[in-house]
Amino acid sequence: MFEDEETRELGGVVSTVRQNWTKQEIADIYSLPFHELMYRASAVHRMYWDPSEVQQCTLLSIKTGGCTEDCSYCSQSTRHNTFVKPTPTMKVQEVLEAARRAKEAGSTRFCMGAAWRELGNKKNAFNHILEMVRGVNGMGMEVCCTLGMLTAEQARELKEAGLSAYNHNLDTSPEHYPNVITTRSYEDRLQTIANVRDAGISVCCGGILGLGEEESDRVGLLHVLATLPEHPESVPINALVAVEGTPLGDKDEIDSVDAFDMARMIATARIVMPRTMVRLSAGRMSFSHAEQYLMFQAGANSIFNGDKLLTTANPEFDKDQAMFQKFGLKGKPAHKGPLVAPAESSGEVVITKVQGNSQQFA
Ligand code: SAM
Ligand code: DTB
Ligand code: SF4
Repeated sequence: MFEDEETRELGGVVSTVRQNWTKQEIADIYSLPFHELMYRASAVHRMYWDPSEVQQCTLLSIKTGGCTEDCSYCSQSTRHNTFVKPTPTMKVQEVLEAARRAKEAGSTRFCMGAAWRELGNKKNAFNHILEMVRGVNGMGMEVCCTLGMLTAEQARELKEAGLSAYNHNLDTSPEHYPNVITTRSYEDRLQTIANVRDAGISVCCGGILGLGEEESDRVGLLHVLATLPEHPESVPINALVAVEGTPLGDKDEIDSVDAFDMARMIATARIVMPRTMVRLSAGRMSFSHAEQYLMFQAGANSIFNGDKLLTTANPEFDKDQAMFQKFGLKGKPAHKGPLVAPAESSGEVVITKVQGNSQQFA
């Protein structure tokens, strides 16, 4: 069976799924003239994905606030005095009800977040989470969790319960990371990502723009992601949501992220990890429809829907529906992976070499 090809070509743009990117190669792509970067990213996007499909995902904070970590952007850390009030873990039935509503609203992926450093030995809560995962999986949705650090055994149990994906962000480059978070290391994050990968769960790992990073840190993050033994199936690109009371929310001297920064980051991610879902995640409240269009053209193919992310605001559902209509976009079905043999019959894409790599397919 045809499984994977090494190189695709469309409109003079050549694309390969490869893990041996150098940082310089990624920097060269990142700093292309904007019009050229957008053209290449759009072409790569069309070689691997149906550009009319954008996945709608729903987030739910199943355990909010009271987190012991010191992530300097986060509303949920006990170290910062923010609007968030810690609340206990939600009941299984409430969570499943929320997933049902999300599915009815057209969402095909449901992501449950908990404000924890790690799952640790929270036995009771873990059993409830396994039940939630079984329930959401049973509805035919993709089911994702983000619960902090996981052991290999916990990852295996989540897989067994039907977890599709695990979100664990690296946030920024290894060099800038200690300026943002001091209570855990980059290595810790990479270990959880490896545990998730080894359990056969798909990896969702990305970052945030607006943490006071340099462009070289953005390139550095993409370099780490694109040189993992397998590219994450999902890369969320967040724009910092500045929360009052957090060190980053209160800082004046940090330049805010604009739509061109986001489009550049998304386009570069699209080019260096062509088979990956690139998620336009937090920060959409600050971008107009025209700006978000730029990000879809750059290769973003997923958004979070509903008027709340975990603790902060997200565009209203109806406004997003109107945006989809305006752009001619439709929702992506659950579990639909990248195009395997795009436009072979029409001859639009020339396949030059075939190589097997079944892990890359949903
Ligand atoms: N506690 C778990 C963890 O940190 O892995 C899971 C939840 S955590 C809130 C999920 C991700 O949301 C973080 O890794 C970070 O990338 C993103 N995030 C949190 N606060 C944010 C903010 N104010 N703006 C943008 N992204 C944010
Ligand atoms: C991701 O990268 N972004 C989402 C999801 N993964 C879990 C979370 C965004 C959180 C934004 C801030 C908040 O609402 O608290
Ligand atoms: Fe805790 Fe996650 Fe927020 Fe960091 S990002 S403070 S680990 S909830």
